[in-house]
Amino acid sequence: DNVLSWQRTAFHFQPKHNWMNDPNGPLYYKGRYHFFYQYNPNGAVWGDIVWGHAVSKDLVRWLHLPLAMVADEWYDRNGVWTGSATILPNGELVMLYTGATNESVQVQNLAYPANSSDPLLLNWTKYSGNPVLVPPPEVNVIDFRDPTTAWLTSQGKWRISIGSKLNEAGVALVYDTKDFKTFERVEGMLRRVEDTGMWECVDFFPVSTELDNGLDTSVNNPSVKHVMKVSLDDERHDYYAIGTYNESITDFLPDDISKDVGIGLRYDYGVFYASKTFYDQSKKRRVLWSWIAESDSEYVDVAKGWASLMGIPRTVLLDKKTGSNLLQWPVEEVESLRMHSDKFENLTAKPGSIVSLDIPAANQLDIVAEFSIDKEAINKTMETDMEYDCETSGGAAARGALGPFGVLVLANDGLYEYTPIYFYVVKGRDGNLKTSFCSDQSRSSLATDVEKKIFGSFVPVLQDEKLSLRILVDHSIIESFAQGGRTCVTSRVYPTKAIYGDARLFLFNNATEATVNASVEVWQMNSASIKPFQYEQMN
Ligand code: DQQ
Repeated sequence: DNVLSWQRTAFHFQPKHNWMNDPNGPLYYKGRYHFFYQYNPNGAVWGDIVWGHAVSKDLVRWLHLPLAMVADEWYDRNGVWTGSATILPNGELVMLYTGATNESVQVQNLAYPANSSDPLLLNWTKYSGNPVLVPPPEVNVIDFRDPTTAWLTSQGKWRISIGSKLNEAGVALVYDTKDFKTFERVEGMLRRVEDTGMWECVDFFPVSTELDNGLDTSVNNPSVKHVMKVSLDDERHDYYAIGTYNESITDFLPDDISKDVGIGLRYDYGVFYASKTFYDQSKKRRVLWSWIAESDSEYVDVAKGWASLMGIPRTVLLDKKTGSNLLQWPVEEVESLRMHSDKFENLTAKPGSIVSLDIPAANQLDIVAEFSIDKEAINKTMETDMEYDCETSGGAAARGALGPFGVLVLANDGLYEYTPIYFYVVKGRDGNLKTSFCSDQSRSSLATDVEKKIFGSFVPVLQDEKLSLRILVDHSIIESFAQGGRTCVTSRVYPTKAIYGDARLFLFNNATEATVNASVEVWQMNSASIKPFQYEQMN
């Protein structure tokens, strides 16, 4: 349809046209995953926001459905904004969402399925008593949005949190309700962190310290930790903290106060915002959805006629080996798109080398790789106080003794364009190795009107662990996971040469000392069927 249509993805969720942002109210109902999202039906930039809707049996193949909710009431005239679903013990569904009123005041509204026996949940009824919550006097009326999924208190009430800011502190306000129509403010805050600004899209959920499955949002017992996530409006990044939730004082206390909400860990060190989890009761897992924005310019988005994608949904678990970070991993269903695979075992990459990986095509891939550095190089390497930081490091071109090494994805033959995803290892004063995981977009495209940042962060590597990565490549998105999902980096890239049949994959080692041993398996990924809505497909 369009010269830029190659940028569209093959197995990521995106509407055919126009602008999309936050995931809204994801849930599993009567055998289907429902996905709602912030959508502009009138253009490829943010505005006129309503709720798009799609349904799937496997989180991979989707059927688009008609808009779930539009801006047709005074209390959401300026936008049907972000919200969350709660499934009640009797199976009933309620949806809370933020409306921007005709006067642009942020209020919370209740909606529910018009026909709860319809597995497609095509029609939604807005409660006649809306809005159910208005901004409390101490916060600005434009700083009160994005209600969470509700959890049950020990008193049998439902509790929600709503993000706001007080002066420059990010805060999460708390409310209790019995019926989702009348709410009472709970004293105190779920959390408050100075200088973090407005908290958007708060998410709050338990993770098990013992089991390998996810937990319903209401579970709270001695073998859970709680995770609190906020989306920092000023910074546009999603931060989480792991800690304990004390219901009686309404407080979430992070395990490590230096990694408090909004200042510590991030779900993803690349492009990733306004994410939200839900508990999938059919597979007993917690699944994370996130909005992945464009890194090109607005005028290109308008020319393309669309903007933004959803990341591949990820399962979320506590990392029981470290106890101090989450593990995020693409949902297993994505593996049903794997087709032909090529295996490269025992590859040796000498310092300063590039090895071509001969595969049939390179724009729709699932890559799994393991690396180890020769011991001798590690022993020989000098200890240093240097703190490596992907973002300011000079990228894959800046050489150290033990890094960078990894793969070049969406590369062209002549290497005018490529995106390195790599490890960089530093030997500290104590003799211990410290590893960073990065994605360098600086040479990803010859185009000049796209962002080309370097992303990444530290990744915990335990004694005797090899370095491992997984990368999903889909035309203009690269999602990278290190050490089983301890550190994740998503980026958008817009090559001009490395497209279609001209995209290639390479192994590279730009270290000056270390020889690297690598094993790589690369699957060609099928396109996922994402069907437009037609009435005859309804059943
Ligand atoms: N997007 C919504 C808001 C939310 C923001 C509006 C986060 O509800 O705070 O489209 O991207």
